[in-house]
This record gives sequence, structure tokens and C-alpha cells, in this order.
Amino acid sequence: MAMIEMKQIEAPEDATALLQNPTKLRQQAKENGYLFFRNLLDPTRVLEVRHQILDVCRDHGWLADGSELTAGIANLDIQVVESRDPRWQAFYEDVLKIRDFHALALEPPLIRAFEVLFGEQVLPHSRNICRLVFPNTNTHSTPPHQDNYFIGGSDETWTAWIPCGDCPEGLGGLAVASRSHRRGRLETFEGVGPGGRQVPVEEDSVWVGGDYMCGDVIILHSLTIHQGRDNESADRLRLSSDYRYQPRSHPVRDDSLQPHMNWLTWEDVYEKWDASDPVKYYWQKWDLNIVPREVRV
Ligand SMILES: O=C(O)CCC(=O)C(=O)O
Repeated sequence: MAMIEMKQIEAPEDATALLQNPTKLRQQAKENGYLFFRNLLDPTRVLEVRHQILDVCRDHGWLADGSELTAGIANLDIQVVESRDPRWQAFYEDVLKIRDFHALALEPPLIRAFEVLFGEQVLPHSRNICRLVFPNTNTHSTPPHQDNYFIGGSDETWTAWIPCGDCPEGLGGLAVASRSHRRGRLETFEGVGPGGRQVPVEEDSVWVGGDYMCGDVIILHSLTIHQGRDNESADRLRLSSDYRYQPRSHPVRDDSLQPHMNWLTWEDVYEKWDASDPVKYYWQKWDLNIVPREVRV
């Protein structure tokens, strides 16, 4: 669906300085249900991932002929949206095989930020997600939702939303309803767009969002309502990653450790990776409390 109207939208507060003050950082996280870190990641690492995703786009004919790769200019004859469309599936399977896309989720500054937030060791879920949004696909923008509905497991699971390249407001990006996690788990109803479910939003919600730069990260609690903003650009693809993290001692649902969409196995994903790559199966060395999907914790 097109993004729902946001009467009040503000730039997110930069919480980077609070990484030195865990008590205040946790207070702010508890209060707002999100934290924003300007330039947390080395932009060159993010750009490496961007280039590899755009390489896949080019292989699938999704980039404008003759355009510079890194600009991410869409082939306007094509408009594929995240769905069961075989063109999307073929593209997405190739993206999920990109080693650096998974490695980015384990970048030390990200893990450190979550260690400070949780005050304990972190479990990065391995079900990493890539979003790619064509221009002129506003009816398919991510509807407002809570991630807990999809992830289950611990409510204390957080999502890191990372723009893969600069993401000015007009290109879309994530909008987060500040403090909305305090409403608890909400009933969902059918929605159009990634996930296919949405939650009711209060009219006077205060949203945060705006221009994101390459290296920025916004993290949000699993009950914090958020939506994708429309890609209003004339011809640019919007690229981003969603990675999830939780305290390692909390229960984790088994599907959070499987490749996103369940179209591939880890063996498929890892097929061309180095045999000794430490990013492979990194979570298997930890003693985790893994619960089946059916179990509500
Ligand atoms: O990037 C988007 O459009 C939405 C991402 C998101 O909300 C999610 O993965 O939970």
C-alpha cells in the first residue's frame, strides 16, 4: 500500500554519543523504541554490499542500459516488487548468496551497539533481509507493522535498518513511530506490500525518518511500528538491509536462523563461499534456546 499519512515527522535523534553511557542509551531505547546512529558503519563496507546487489540487478536486466552501476538507475520498462513473482525470487536468491551481505550484519560497530543496549552477548539472527524498491511502486510500500508478528521469539529482538547507499527522503527509507512499542502486541490485518500484514496506527503518532546517509543505522524494538516510505524518485532503486539482533540468553525461533523466505538452504547460500569462512553457521557455536515456530514465548 502507499505509505500511510504521517501528520508529524521529525529527524531521528542521533544516539551515537550514548554508546559511551549505557544507562542513558537504554533509557532512551526504552522511552522511544528506537535509536539512530549516524555513520555507525564504515560507508565503504556498505558500498561494497551495494555494488554487489546492483551487480545482481544488472545481471537481471533491472538497471537502465549504459547507466553507471553505483547510481542504481532502474530500467523503467520493469517494475518488480517483493512478492512470489518468479523474477523477484530469482533476483532474491542471487542476493542471498552474497557473502558480504551477511557479513555486514556482523560488523563490529553494530554488534558493539547491541552489546551496550542489551548488557549481554548478542545473537545476530542469520535470516538477513534485503529490500529493493523500484520507483513508481508506491502501492507496494511496506505497510506499518511490528516485526514481532513475523519474528516471534523474544520481544527484546531489535531490527537494524541500514540504507545500502545514501537514501534521501524522496527515495523512501524507513519511518518509525516513536514510542509506539508501548502499545504492546497489536492485532494485525491484511496489508499490501512486503510482509502482507499491517497494524492500526494512531493518528497523532510522532514519526521519525528523513535523509539517511550511507553508514547510518536505525534500530528498533520488535514492537515499534514502522513503515517504508514511498520511493518518489523518477528512476532510482532504493536498497536497504534489515538485520535482527537479540540478547543471546533469550529464546529464538528456529526460522530466525534460516535463510529469509525459505527458498534456499544454507548449503545453497554457502555453495561458493570459502570452506573456512567464519560467517558460515556462526551461530552454531553458541548454546542457544531455540524454540519451534509454533511456540509463542
Ligand atoms: O525497508 C522497508 O521498506 C521496510 C523494512 C521493514 O520494515 C522490515 O523489514 O521490518
